Amino acid sequence: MYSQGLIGAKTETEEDEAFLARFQARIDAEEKIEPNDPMPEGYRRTLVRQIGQHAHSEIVGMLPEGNWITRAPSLKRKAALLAKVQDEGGHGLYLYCAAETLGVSREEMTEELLSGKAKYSSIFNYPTLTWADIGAIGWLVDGAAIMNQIPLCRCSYGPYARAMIRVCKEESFHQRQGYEIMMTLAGGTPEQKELAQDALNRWWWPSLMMFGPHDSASQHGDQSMKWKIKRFTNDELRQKFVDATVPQGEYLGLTFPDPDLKWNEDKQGYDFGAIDWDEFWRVVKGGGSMNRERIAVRRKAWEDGAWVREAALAHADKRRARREASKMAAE
Ligand code: FAQ
Repeated sequence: MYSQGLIGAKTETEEDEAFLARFQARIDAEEKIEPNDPMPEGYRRTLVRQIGQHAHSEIVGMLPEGNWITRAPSLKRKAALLAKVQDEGGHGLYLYCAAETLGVSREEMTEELLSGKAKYSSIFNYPTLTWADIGAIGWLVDGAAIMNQIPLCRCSYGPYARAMIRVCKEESFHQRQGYEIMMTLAGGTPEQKELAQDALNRWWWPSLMMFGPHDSASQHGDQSMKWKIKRFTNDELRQKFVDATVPQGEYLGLTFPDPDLKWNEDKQGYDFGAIDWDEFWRVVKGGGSMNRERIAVRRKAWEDGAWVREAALAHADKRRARREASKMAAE
């Protein structure tokens, strides 16, 4: 079907004005676009890019927390973390399926991830150094993911919007699970509280970067808003996240690593300091401390799983042949 230039694709289209106007009218009327509906090629490519990258983020996102499954401090913590990491794997699979409805195969998407063509969220290129990082990831990373994904439940593309509903319910359990770890640590011994503070110090700024570049540098933002793929801009969501999260940190008795963070009565929101965009782009372009390892682990998993994919295909071929043989025998 479609195969070329899927990731990072440009959004310009060659369809005629009347076609684009009809499509935009459907979007403006809040109709859901379904897989077999006519759609501009730019719309399809934008979705393949975003959904594919979202799926990769869920799958690569299993790795930082997976690092702590064998070292969780109790059986209860281990069971909850195991379930959470499995949920993320499930999210990746729904999302690959949603992208496949747009005519791209999972193999193609995986190859683009492994070759470095397709991005995944910058946040997963930071290391998980202590148990408190598992609390911080649930609280902040899942918290940021929810803020970004709740509006995606209203995305104009039906399969993506529907996949997001269950994903958001699960992310909200993950966020509570992380916050509860932070509550336990922050209310524990001074050493435990220090672990929680250190995790907040390291994860705060990378969590803000998850929302993407500043609106003025967001390449796809305007068009994705027009097509109602995105319902809020990167900066709008970042601000909502800060406003929701700061009181939660204060309740924990922790301090945010930002001297410029303060309530602004006029805007009824928090002002916050400047994000280090050089760090963001360095990590996005592969220069984070964990980028190489993350891709190496995914490559190994893909290669180790080759025999399973081959066996499943061989099994499917045999079943098909058996079915055809018995159909012919019955005729
Ligand atoms: N990291 O023009 P924009 C999770 C790229 S899931 C890396 O603003 P757009 C669950 C962007 O792709 C987390 N790259 O792009 C979990 C584009 O490059 P391209 C993932 C980034 O698409 C929790 C370029 O910069 N969530 O956490 C990042 O309009 C715990 C220009 O940017 C989603 O993917 C970044 N942070 O807006 C799992 C949600 N930001 O493609 C495990 C769906 C931007 O041209 C444990 N995605 N870039 O080569 C979205 O909402 C959007 O794609 C944005 C970016 C908002 C991420």
